[in-house]
Formats: sequence, structure tokens, C-alpha cells
Amino acid sequence: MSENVESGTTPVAAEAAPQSGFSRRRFVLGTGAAIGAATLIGRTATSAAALPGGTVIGDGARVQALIVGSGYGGSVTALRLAQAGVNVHVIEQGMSWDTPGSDGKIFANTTSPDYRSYWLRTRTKAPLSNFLGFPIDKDVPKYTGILDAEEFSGITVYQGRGVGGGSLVNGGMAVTPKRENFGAILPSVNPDEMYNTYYPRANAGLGVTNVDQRWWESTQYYQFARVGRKHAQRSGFPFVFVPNVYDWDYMKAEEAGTVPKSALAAEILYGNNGGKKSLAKTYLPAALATGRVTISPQHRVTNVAPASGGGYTVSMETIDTSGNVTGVKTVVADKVFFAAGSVGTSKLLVKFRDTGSLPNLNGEVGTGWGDNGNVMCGRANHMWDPTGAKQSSIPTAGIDNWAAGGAFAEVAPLPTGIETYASFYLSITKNPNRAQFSYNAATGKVDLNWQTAWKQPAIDMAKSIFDRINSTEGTIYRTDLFGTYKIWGDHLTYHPLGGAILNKATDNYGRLKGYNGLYVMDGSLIPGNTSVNPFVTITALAERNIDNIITYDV
Ligand code: FAE
Repeated sequence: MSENVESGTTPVAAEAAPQSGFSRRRFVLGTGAAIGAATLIGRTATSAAALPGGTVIGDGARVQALIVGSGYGGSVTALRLAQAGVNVHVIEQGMSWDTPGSDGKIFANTTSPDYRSYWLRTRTKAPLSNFLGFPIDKDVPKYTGILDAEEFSGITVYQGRGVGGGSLVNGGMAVTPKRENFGAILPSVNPDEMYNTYYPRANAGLGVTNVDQRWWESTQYYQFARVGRKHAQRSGFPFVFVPNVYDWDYMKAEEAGTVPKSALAAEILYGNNGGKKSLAKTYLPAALATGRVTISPQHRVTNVAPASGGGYTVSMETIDTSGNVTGVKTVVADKVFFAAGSVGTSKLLVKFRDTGSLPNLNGEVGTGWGDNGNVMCGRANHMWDPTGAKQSSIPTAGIDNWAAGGAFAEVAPLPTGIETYASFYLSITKNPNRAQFSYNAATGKVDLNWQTAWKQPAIDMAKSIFDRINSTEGTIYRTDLFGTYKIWGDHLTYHPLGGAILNKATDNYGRLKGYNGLYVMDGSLIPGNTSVNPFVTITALAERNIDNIITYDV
């Protein structure tokens, strides 16, 4: 089978945004990073020179495996297929994020968003829209930035954009759900194989570790979390430490002043220049080190349809940093793996089914979408309970009231650089509401029928924690973070899940029903809720499914 790739220079046009030197350089992550990553994944890398980054898929290519999207599902799929001897092409609409801007940094700080921060918006859309009641959003140049605030009629869905997907922007909280909750999360999956094999494999591949609790007890950067613990425990709630993918030694060095501050300088939402082990430091360099993987950034898949001679014709556009289409490519792939995220994969599949490209996809496609019950709130503490002007942007703990009240609340940082006396929380709740994607022939777009009012069960569940804490502490909710006199951040989710549910839209391992050689590998397989932050479960499920696919289909 011939493998056709282009190498070298970028197919994108001149860049409009005011930034210096984004060039589509080789996707080189440095020898140290590559070897470190490959060691995490359990194999040995040779050298950075072996990385085939920089080659992108060629127009007219015939390829073995094509992966749409480079987040958790896509990265696991790329690595494991390549290790099994398959040549893999990863198509990613976002940038490769390998070149610093004029400030010397690749990513912008959370406190000062710029052109790098948002995906093709002309105004920021910060999850916390207000501070002290004042709106904080500002105009930015339209650019293929790192965070997408994708707006549907009843909800804004935040997602990462770039090589590494959501791992570039997320808080790194790497949580394996409690085993007793697993039956409700993925009812058709054998928990023994997940808890004995695939969760451990995912945690190892992602580089998940626990914070040094002695250091956590003493550093000023986790004062906010210690206040959160005190308040949880005084109200009788279990306070649990949560693992993360941040390099804790790097964070300690940040505090000591021996490396540039990153998590301790509020970097997270728009990317992290320091110790966070995104997929670009773990699975992806290990995949590239096999020599069998190419990654094509700024390529957006637009259609997939059966090819006359077998396999699938995949159409894609190349885009510049303003989002303009600069070219089109068509390739034929023996197998196509959808890993464009819950929203991305669902939108593609619903459109392909309803416009006739893949008419045999079943009626389950597009259904069962949930927000992982996300809802945010803040509490106003007393003056004698400061949460600290200095806060690490990396969360380390949560309040577990899942069994009794249907809520798990992340004790989240609010790294503004000033003392706010605020405790801030992102709650994951058992909200049972589920939405559906549908193709809108009039607009040519895919809609999602979520309604803002469907967050009410989530609010009620979060109140099972915070009403009691406020009562115990004699405190009140903050009303200045999401508008004027608005308590609940009920307009958004960070955790989209579902739309191509395992064992319904697909078989029990992600094979799309109706077609041989089409697969779903990402968060769209999970029916709307994981009871905790989702990326470890997405990674572990992808590890499980690709094992089965390699055994029987490759
Ligand atoms: P994802 O990582 O979204 O990757 C999909 C990729 O596909 C993206 O890079 C897209 O650009 C790309 N794509 C989409 N459409 C196309 C197309 N047509 N052509 C080419 N490429 C395309 O999918 N989860 C946790 O577990 N812990 C946390 O602490 C946490 N914090 C979060 C904080 C924020 C602000 C956000 C936004 C999310 C957070 N999450 C967290 C959620 C987590 O990042 C998310 O569940 C995963 O990234 C989803 O993984 P997928 O592989 O499904």
C-alpha cells in the first residue's frame, strides 16, 4: 500500500494575526521530552531526529489508518496502532503549538488572554465572565487559538484546539472513578478489565501522580485548597486528594524560583508553558517516535464516504491562522477513527448520516449527550479566612458527596493575583438530562437541543454541599463571578460527553454500526457522565477498545 505524504513547508497562507513567527515547523518536542514520554508509555525512544513530525498528509494519498482529532482518544489510537505496525495519519484542525510568540512564550497567561487564547473569536469568552460584578471579556484578533468556547442555543461548550486537544487547556485533574460508580458510567464494559488493566495503563501513559502532601500542607500556593478542606470537613463532607498530570517537582522548583513560573503564575486555561504533561509530552511523542505516525495540524476533516474501491474517501480543508480555507485535500483511508471529541465527532457523524455520505449510521448517532453535570459557583469567605493572593492554577482536591447528594466538587483555584476571600468550585453532578444533535438543513450546521433550564438538577445537587457549608460557616454565595447578582455558572460545560454511545451507535468496542472500518474513539462514546473529571476514563476506554480492534480488525 502506498503512503503518500508531503513534507517541509506549510500549506497555509500568510498569517493575519499579530504574532511573530508561527511557522509550521517540525513537530519536535525535544529529545528529553520524547524520551521521557516514551519511557512513560513503556518503550524506548531513540532520538528526536527519529521523529517524523513535519510531514503532513498529501493530497490523493492512500493510507492505512486516518484519525480525526489528536486529543485523548486520537493519541491513544495513534500510538497503539503504530506499535502494531500500522501507518497512521492524524488530522487535527488546531495548531501544533510548538513556536513561541513575541513574548517568548508559546501560550498566553490566563490573566491576560491574547490572540492565542481563543478559537476563531473576536472577543474572549471567559468561563468566569465577571469579577466584582464587572465584565472582563475583551476584544482579540480572530485566530486559531487554543480554547474554543463553542456556543449552542442553551450551553457554551469549552474545548481545547490544537495537537493534543483538550490536554492543552485542561486542569490536569486525572481522576479514576470509584469502582462502585462504574456500572452507571459504562454499563456494557467489564469493570475488571478496566480496573485491572486499562485504568492503570492510562494513568501510566498520561504520567499521573499525586501531590506531595507535606509540601501541599505548607506552601502558600495551596492555602485556597486548605481553606476548602477546612470548610468541607467542618460540614462533615469527605475531602479527597485527586491525582494530576502536573510535574510536582517542576512546581516546587517554580516556588523555589529556579525555573520560570507557570502553574504558580496562573498559566492553565490558555495553555501551560511549564510542568503540565499534556498529550504533546506523553502519548504523542511516543507515537511519533515509532516512525509510523504523521500529524497534520490546521487540517479540518469535512467529509467521509465509502470509496468505490474499498475504504473511505476523506475530504479535508487546510486553514490559515485566521480560519480561512487555503486548500482542499482528498485521501482514501482503509480505516477511519473518529476522535474529534464528543461535540466534534457527533457533529461530523450526524451531518454525514443526514446528508447521505454515511446513510447507514443508525438513529443512536447524535443522542445521549450530557455535560457531566457541570456547574460552577463561588463562596464569599470571612476576612479571617483568606484564600491567598498566590494560588497554583492546578487543582488537587475535591469534596465527595456523590453518594448522598449527587455531587463531586473540585476545589478550584481562582488565581487573580489578589486576595479575593473567595472559594471557587466546579461541581460534577448526577444531572440526568441528555441532549441530542440534529442536522439543520437550512443552515447546513448541526444543532444541540440542550436548554439552560436543564442545569437545575445540577444546581440542586451542588447546593447539597454548599448550602450546608454556608450554613456552618455563616457565609454566602458570591454573586459577582458569572454576571451581576448571579450565583450559578450554569451556562457552560468543560466536560462534553456522548453523542455516539458505546454499544448503541457503535458495538461494544467503538466500531460504528452500519460500516466496516469506521470507529469512534473519544468522549462521545461515554453516555453523558463519568462521576468525576473525564479524561482518564476517555483514555482508558480508548486503550481497551484499540486492544480489541488491533486483535480482530488489524
Ligand atoms: P478532545 O481532547 O476534545 O480532542 C478532540 C480534537 O479533535 C481537538 O483537538 C479538535 O480540534 C479536533 N477536531 C475536532 N473536529 C475536527 C475536524 N473536523 N477535523 C480535524 N480535527 C478536529 O477529545 N478533564 C479532566 O479529566 N480533568 C480536568 O482537569 C479537566 N479540565 C478541563 C478544563 C477545561 C478548561 C476544559 C475545556 C476541559 C477540561 N477537561 C478536564 C475535559 C477534557 O479535556 C476532555 O474531556 C477531553 O479533552 C476530551 O478528550 P477527547 O479525546 O474526547
